[in-house]
Amino acid sequence: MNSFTSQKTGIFPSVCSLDCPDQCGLLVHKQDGKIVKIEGDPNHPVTKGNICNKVRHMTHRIYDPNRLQFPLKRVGKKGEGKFEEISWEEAIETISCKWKKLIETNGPESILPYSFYGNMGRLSAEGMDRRFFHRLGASLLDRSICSAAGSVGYKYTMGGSFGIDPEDTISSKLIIFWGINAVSTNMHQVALAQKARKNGAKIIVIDVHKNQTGQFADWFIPILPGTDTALALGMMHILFAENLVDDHFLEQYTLGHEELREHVKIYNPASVSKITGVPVDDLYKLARIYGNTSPSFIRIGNGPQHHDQGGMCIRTIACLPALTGQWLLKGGGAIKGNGGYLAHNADSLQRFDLLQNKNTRVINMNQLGRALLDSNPPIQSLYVYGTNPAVVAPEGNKVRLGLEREDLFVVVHELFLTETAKYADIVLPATSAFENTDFYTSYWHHYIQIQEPVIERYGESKSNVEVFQLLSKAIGFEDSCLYETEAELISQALDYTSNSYIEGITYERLVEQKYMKANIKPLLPGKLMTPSGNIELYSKQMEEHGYPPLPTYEPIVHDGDYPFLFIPGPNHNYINSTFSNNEKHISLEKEPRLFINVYDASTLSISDGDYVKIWNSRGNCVLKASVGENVLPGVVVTQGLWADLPNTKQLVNSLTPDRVADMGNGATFFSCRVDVAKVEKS
Ligand SMILES: Nc1nc2c(c(=O)[nH]1)N[C@H]1C(S)=C(S)[C@@H](COP(=O)(O)OP(=O)(O)OC[C@H]3O[C@@H](n4cnc5c(=O)[nH]c(N)nc54)[C@H](O)[C@@H]3O)O[C@H]1N2
Ligand SMILES: Nc1nc2c(c(=O)[nH]1)N[C@H]1C(S)=C(S)[C@@H](COP(=O)(O)OP(=O)(O)OC[C@H]3O[C@@H](n4cnc5c(=O)[nH]c(N)nc54)[C@H](O)[C@@H]3O)O[C@H]1N2
Ligand code: SF4
Ligand SMILES: [Mo]
Repeated sequence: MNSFTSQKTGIFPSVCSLDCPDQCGLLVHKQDGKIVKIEGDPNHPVTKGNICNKVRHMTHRIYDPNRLQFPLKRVGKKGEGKFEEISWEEAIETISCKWKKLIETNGPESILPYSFYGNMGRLSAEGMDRRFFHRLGASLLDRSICSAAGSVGYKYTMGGSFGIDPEDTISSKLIIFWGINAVSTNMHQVALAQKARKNGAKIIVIDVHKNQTGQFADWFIPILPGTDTALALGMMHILFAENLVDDHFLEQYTLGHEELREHVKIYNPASVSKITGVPVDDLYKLARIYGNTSPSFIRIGNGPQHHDQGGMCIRTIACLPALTGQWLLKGGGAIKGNGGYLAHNADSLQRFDLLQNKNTRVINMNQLGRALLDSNPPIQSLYVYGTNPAVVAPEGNKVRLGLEREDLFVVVHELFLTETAKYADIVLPATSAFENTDFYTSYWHHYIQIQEPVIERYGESKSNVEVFQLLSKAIGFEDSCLYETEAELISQALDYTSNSYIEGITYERLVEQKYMKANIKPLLPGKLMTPSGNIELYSKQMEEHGYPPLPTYEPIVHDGDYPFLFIPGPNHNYINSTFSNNEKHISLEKEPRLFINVYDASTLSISDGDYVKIWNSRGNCVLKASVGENVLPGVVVTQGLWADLPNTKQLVNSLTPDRVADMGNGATFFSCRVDVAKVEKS
C-alpha cells in the first residue's frame, strides 16, 4: 500500500471511477494536500494520456462548494431540500434503530437497497454493500437499468460479454458504430478508429440522431428507432443472396447457418427499407460494403437495446460478424461489452451465502416508482447509493411520488444533495473515488486497475465500504467478513481460478504496477460459452426461454397515440446525471434542447430556439427546440439527464416508460412516444 495521502504535493497515479467504458488511467496533481489538476496518464496503454472534458474539469466537482461534508437529517417536507447537520453517531443510530424495528415488525424485505455504478469501483459498487444487505436479508435489486437486455441478447449468440480487443481495431478496415455516440461515450474507441482510418478504414455510423459521432462518420445512416433488427436481417438477406458469406467459417464455427439462410429470405430489401427508413439502395450499399471488407468491426452501443425488443436486436446484430467470418481476423468482430474477460470472484466478494432466505423478493430497478407505490408487502425503507433515481429512472413522476411517501424511511449516501437526496430522511456524505481504495475492471478494454487514496476524506465523508461497516456494527452483526479491509476484499475478488484470463493479477502486483492487462486469447478458434460452444445463429436455448430461436424482427410496443418517437439519450459533458449539478459542466452544456426535423417543426410552426412543450400520459417537459436535419421526421431527441434547475421543467424521464425489455428485465427508455407543441416560456 502506498501512502499518497500523506504526501501533500506531487503527481499520483489514479483511475477514472465513472461509468464509462474507457476507464482511463489518470495522473492527479496535488498541491498542499488538494487536487489542483487531473490529466490522463500518458503511459496507460489504451487511454494514452487523453481524457474527456468532463474529468479534466473534475476538480470543480471535488471541491464544489455544494459538496456534502456532514450527515444531515431532514427538517422540511420530503423533496423540499431542508436539512440540518447531525453527527455520524446520530445518523448511524437513527438508521440502525429504524431498521432493527422494521425487521422485527415487517421483516427485512421491507428494506430495499437501491444502487448503481456512480462509482465503478468493485468494492464501492458491489462489495461490502452486497455482504451487508445479504446478511440483513433485505429485498434484492435487479440492477438492469443500463445494458441488461443487450447483454442477455449478445450472450445468446456469443456465450457472454466477449468481443475483440479494442487495441486491435486499429487494424480494422471497416468500423461500424451501431447505436453508440462514441465521440461522447467511448472517446478512445474513436481515437483507435481514427488511426484505423489513417490506414484506410471507412467509418459508418448507424443512429437515429446525427450527433457528434454521426458527424465524424464517412457515411452516416439514419434509422428509425427500434428497427435495427430489421436492418441487420436485411443485410443478412443480401449477404446470403449475393454469396458474400464465408461458408467455411459458417460451417466450422456456427450453429444454424442453413436455417438462418432460409429464414432471412422473408426480409427482402423493400420491406426492410419500409420498416427502417433506410432507402433500398443504401441497404444494398451497406450490405455490400460489409460483405466485401475485412477485417470489419462493429462497436455495438446501448441505444438499440434501450427498446422493448432490445435484447433480440443485439442478439441479431451480434450474428453479423460470423456471416463474413470476421472473428478469426485481427481487428475483425464486434464489441458489445467485454466484461466477461475480467470477471472476478463475485461469490467471494458479494457473499451470496449470507442470504438466508433464497426466495428473497427481487425488485426491478427500472420499476422503482411502482415498487414504492404498489409493492405488497410494502417497501418501508430505501437506501440509495451510487445512483440518482429521481433523475435517471423511468416514469420519473411515479418515482418521486413514491419517494414522497410519509411512511417511507429513505437514506441517501451521496456526494451532493441530488434530487433523490432531497427526499431523504437521512443523508450521508460520500467520499469521492480519489479518497478510497478500490479496484476497477473495464467493460471495454482488458486492463484491471487499482485506485489508492490520493487525498484525505473531504469533510466527514465516508466511503461505501466504511458506511456498511458502521451499519454492521450498529446492528450487531458479528460475521468477520463484514469487517475485512479493502486489501483483503480485493485479494478475495481476484482469487478466481474459474477465469484464467486474470491469473497472476493480484492486489500486491496492482499496487506496484497500477494497471495490468488480462491474459486474453482470441475468441476463435476455441470453444465459446454458448450451449453448443459455437456462435449460435440458431439458439435452442432461446426457444426454451420462449423466444424465436432465429433472429426475428418485432416492432416496439405501441406507446400511445402520440406522433413522435422520443429518444432521451445522454450528453457530452455529463455522465448520466453526474455533473448536471456542477456549475462548470452546466456552463458547457448550457441548456437541454429538443432536436426536431425541419419538416415537423414547420408543420407545428416551431422555429429554431423556440421553447416547446413535450408530453405524454406520464409527464411533460419544456425545452428549447433545435430545428434541423439531424433527426428523421417523426423522431425527436434530447441529450442529457438534467438536474432540476430553478424555473425549468426538464425531467426527461418523467416521459419514459417503465416497461421492461424483452430480455434481462432491461430498460426501455427509447421506446417512448410524445407530442410536441410550441409554448411561450414564462
Ligand atoms: N459523455 C457521456 N459518456 C457516457 C455517459 C454519459 O451520460 N455521458 N454514460 C455512460 C453510460 S452509463 C453508458 S451505458 C454509455 C452509453 O453510451 P452509448 O452506448 O453511446 O449509448 P447511448 O448514448 O444511450 O445511445 C447511443 C446512441 O444510440 C442512439 N439510438 C437510440 N435509439 C436507437 C435505435 O433504435 N437505433 C440506433 N441505431 N440508434 C439508436 C442514440 O441516438 C445515441 O446516439 O455511455 C457511458 N458514457
Ligand atoms: N432518459 C434516460 N435515462 C437514462 C439513460 C438514458 O440514456 N436516457 N441511461 C441509463 C443508464 S445507461 C444508466 S447506467 C443510468 C445511470 O444512472 P445513475 O447510476 O444514477 O448515474 P448518475 O446519474 O451518474 O448517478 C450516480 C450518483 O452516484 C453518486 N456517487 C458517485 N460515487 C459514489 C460513491 O462512491 N458512493 C456513493 N454513495 N455515491 C456515489 C454520484 O454523486 C451520482 O449522484 O441512467 C439510466 N437513465
Ligand atoms: S469519463 Fe470516460 S473518457 Fe472521461 S476520463 Fe473517465 S473513463 Fe476517461
Ligand atoms: Mo449505462
